[in-house]
Amino acid sequence: MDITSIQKTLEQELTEINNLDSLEQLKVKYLGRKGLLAQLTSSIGSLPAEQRAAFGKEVNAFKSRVQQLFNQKLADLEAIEQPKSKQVVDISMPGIAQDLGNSHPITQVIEEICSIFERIGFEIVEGNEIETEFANFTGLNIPLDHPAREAFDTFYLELPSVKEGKYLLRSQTSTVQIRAMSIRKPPIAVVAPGRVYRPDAVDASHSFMFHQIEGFMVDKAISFGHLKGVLEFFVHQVFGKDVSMRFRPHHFPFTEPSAEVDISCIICKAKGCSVCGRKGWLEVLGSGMIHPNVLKTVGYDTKKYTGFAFGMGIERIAMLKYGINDIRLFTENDLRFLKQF
Ligand code: 2NL
Repeated sequence: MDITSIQKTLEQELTEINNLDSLEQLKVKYLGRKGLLAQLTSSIGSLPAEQRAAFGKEVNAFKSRVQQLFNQKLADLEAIEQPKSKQVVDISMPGIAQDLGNSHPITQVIEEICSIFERIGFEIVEGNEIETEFANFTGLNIPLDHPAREAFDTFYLELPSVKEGKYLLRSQTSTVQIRAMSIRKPPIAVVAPGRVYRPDAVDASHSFMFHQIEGFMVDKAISFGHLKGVLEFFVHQVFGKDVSMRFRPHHFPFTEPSAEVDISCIICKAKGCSVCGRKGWLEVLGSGMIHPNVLKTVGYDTKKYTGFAFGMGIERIAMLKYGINDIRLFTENDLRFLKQF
């Protein structure tokens, strides 16, 4: 048997192979235990002694060559036979990152404010957006003919009235607090976040829907001093320790006395700018001592208990905190805006 002709035959046979099974059969014919190369190897022993070394070397070299030819053919066939998906997946390539969502800036501010009050013992309570006239107005010392009712007058639902009056979309989350007070006894401290509705024309600082957080505390001997301490803690947590706070007398039907709360302008450091109207102060919330009529409505003994309450618009807090100049940005779903939070 001569090596050159074996190699020629093998090369010819390999060109005719087109699948892995027949390649395996051919491989047995050449490299198997009783294959052509095994026969060549055993023929070395029958050669005259002086030829053995040279022929042995040739056979070894040829064996490597044959193995190389089979490996090459195997690689060619695998490239064709494998499904396309297996050929193209390169697991070392960097992946395609998914865009991760996050919570809306208003949600973030609600969570931040709630956790500040939770740290000083307030409980978070949520309630319905659809409410009754009683919970939204009468229970809060705003009788049907009260002039303040116009400012809050809200969206009524076309549903039959119940003994608590007509159904409406709540204009403040005090409704939640009235209900929390009615089912519980002092000592009680609650904050109520949520969506509220008012028939305001939409502009850069008003919307017919916004978010509010109200809070209250009722116990024996709760004073205006407690209100001041709680609000000062809150203001310093949200806007920083170097912000000052002041009360400005005001009127709300559900508190007496009532006060609005201002903070020193965080934009101009109280020097006076366009945001604070050159006054150096920014209004952030409303507050006061809960009106005895409200405490009576929920069945509390007004000789025994007093309490404070406060309420703030979340959008306003978020706008001041982040320097946002238009409330409409919160509801436009513009990703260029939302991705900044
Ligand atoms: C504002 C003013 C305020 C309250 C809300 C309240 C709740 C109960 C009883 C008494 Cl149950 N008062 N809430 C008190 C004072 C002010 O909100 O400007 N909100 C945006």
